[in-house]
Amino acid sequence: IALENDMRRAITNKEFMLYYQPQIQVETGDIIGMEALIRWQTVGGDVVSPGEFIPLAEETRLILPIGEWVLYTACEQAKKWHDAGHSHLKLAVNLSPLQFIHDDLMDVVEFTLRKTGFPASSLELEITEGVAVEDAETALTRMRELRKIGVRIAIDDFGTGYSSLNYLKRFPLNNLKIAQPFVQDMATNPYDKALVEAMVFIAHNLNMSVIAEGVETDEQLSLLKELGCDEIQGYLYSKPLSAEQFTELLVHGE
Ligand code: G
Ligand code: G
Ligand code: NA
Repeated sequence: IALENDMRRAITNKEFMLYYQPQIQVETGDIIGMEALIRWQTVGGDVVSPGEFIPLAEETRLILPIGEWVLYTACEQAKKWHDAGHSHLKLAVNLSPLQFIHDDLMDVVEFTLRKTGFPASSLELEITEGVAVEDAETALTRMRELRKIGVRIAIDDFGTGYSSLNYLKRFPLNNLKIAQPFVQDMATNPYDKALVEAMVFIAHNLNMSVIAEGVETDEQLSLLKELGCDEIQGYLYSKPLSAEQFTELLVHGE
């Protein structure tokens, strides 16, 4: 309950912050976008990780106002980067299952894009397979509505949890994010490597792009390149950065 009340106050107190992790095109090594990741620094100075508070926010439905804040703030920031000459950058924002199937989602997305001036075609919403578990029909309707206005959809943490090949068939997805464990073990475990190769093959044959998450070593990167993975994200290139640090990276390079 204490955490819940703290979380309620956190929005008005401006305790939430967004960090941005670069997404890199494997072929060129260029930054092609960034994933917005929420951080909570309480007034007491403690940093609470999203792994701790997102599940509670989901349970208490506080994820709805928090998620609206995340989407708006990320689009507003990304618009600044576009206006500063980096209009090729795409922005990835995480949506929780509750946000995704909520009746307001299209209004929230359209309002945000209109107000911030950020182009729909540069926005990618990341969903997890939990979305489909909750209510597959609504999820499908929502994806079609988003695609209709030009927003892209990525499936996050693919290969873990309940993700099923059936989702790839049923849902209009643009991008498949290979979950970190496969990437982190692929250099040492031939089974993980085989699974990554299969995921890349399936995605490409279904007209989806593939991004590997949690890339930490050169060895992982060269394997991913060899297997035809399109994009990477991970500590090898950069940890998540504050908006100021990300701007610095865009201006001065690595
Ligand atoms: O940044 P970090 O690795 O600590 O994030 C942990 C988890 O929290 C990740 O699975 C990430 O998807 C999730 N997460 C981060 N930011 C957001 C957000 O803005 N909304 C939602 N729903 N999840 C987020
Ligand atoms: O589930 P999602 O993909 O949104 O999670 C992203 C999380 O992974 C963030 O919390 C981010 O801080 C973390 N992360 C990003 N890159 C790396 C990495 O290279 N290694 C590890 N271990 N974690 C990473
Ligand atoms: Na994500």
